[in-house]
Amino acid sequence: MTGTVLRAHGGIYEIETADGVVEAVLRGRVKRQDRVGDKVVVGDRVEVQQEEGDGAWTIEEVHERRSALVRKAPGKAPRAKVIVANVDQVVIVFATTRPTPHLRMLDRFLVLCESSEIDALIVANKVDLVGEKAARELFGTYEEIGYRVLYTSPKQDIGIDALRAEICGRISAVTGPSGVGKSSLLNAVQPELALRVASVSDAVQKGRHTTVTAQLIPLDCGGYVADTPGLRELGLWGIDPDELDILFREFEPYRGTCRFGNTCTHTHEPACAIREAVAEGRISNSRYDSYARMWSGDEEE
Ligand SMILES: Nc1nc2c(ncn2[C@@H]2O[C@H](COP(=O)(O)OP(=O)(O)OP(=O)(O)O)[C@@H](O)[C@H]2O)c(=O)[nH]1
Ligand SMILES: [Mg+2]
Ligand SMILES: [Zn+2]
Repeated sequence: MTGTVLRAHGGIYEIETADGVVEAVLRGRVKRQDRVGDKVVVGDRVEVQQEEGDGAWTIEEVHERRSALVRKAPGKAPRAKVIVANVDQVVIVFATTRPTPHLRMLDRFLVLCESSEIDALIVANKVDLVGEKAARELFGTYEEIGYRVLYTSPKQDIGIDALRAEICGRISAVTGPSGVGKSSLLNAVQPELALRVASVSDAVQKGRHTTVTAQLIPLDCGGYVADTPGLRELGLWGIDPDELDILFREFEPYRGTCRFGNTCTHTHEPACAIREAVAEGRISNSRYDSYARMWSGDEEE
């Protein structure tokens, strides 16, 4: 029987099948198979089977992933960590304030989405705290370069219908730093979810990691959404610095027009079309700064 992994905890996997949700463990053979990151992650499509004797369920096989959101695992050892598999889109949530939005991290998320060819939807949450005008000043650049941006507040029911419309019928992963309101947004979209959220908003300057494991949630309106724990930092995985410029969509019109053509790294070369565009305000300084940091292999954020 084929199923979808909704949740993983301590070696037990909750799998949604045509016959309901079952709990299964991994078969030895599957444990030995080579796969990027963890053997089985939330969103994976798997084959499960029930044992004759004790009726226990096992995962016999993991289907090839259609897509995967992969980051570098935190810590020194270089290791890939799959945040979630098989999603159509990533909903990247930042708060307009509390916590202060780190646009560097947003740019890293967007690069990850571009490289894995997963649609990105940016959500600027807690607009009730700063007003929509200030929120647009923070995130407007992203609309200009062609990303979808929603301005939301579950507190004041702003943008919730628009968010619901964007996630219904699709498979989305909701991600972002801790304390930005990911779980609160999902509770607003589908109230009976009653996901745990932080209780005191002023105590979450840095977030408190209220959500601790990822889980895939079937939506009443069709599709699935994954609520994931807040990230402190986002290390890039599997991205070649030489191909980084392709992952910045606003660089596209300038491709090949630098003096050194496609070999230009856009960091120090003379007559670089990208750096000229930055100097003339056609490419945002902040986005270029993110590019330069990622190119030089800056870890953090
Ligand atoms: N003022 C205001 N507060 C909000 C809004 N959305 C969420 N909050 C508050 O922000 C805090 C954090 O919300 P959560 O939904 O737990 O945040 P999260 O992103 O799921 O955090 P983690 O699970 O730790 O990753 C809670 O106290 C919410 O009540 C909003 O639109 N406006
Ligand atoms: Mg949460
Ligand atoms: Zn250049």
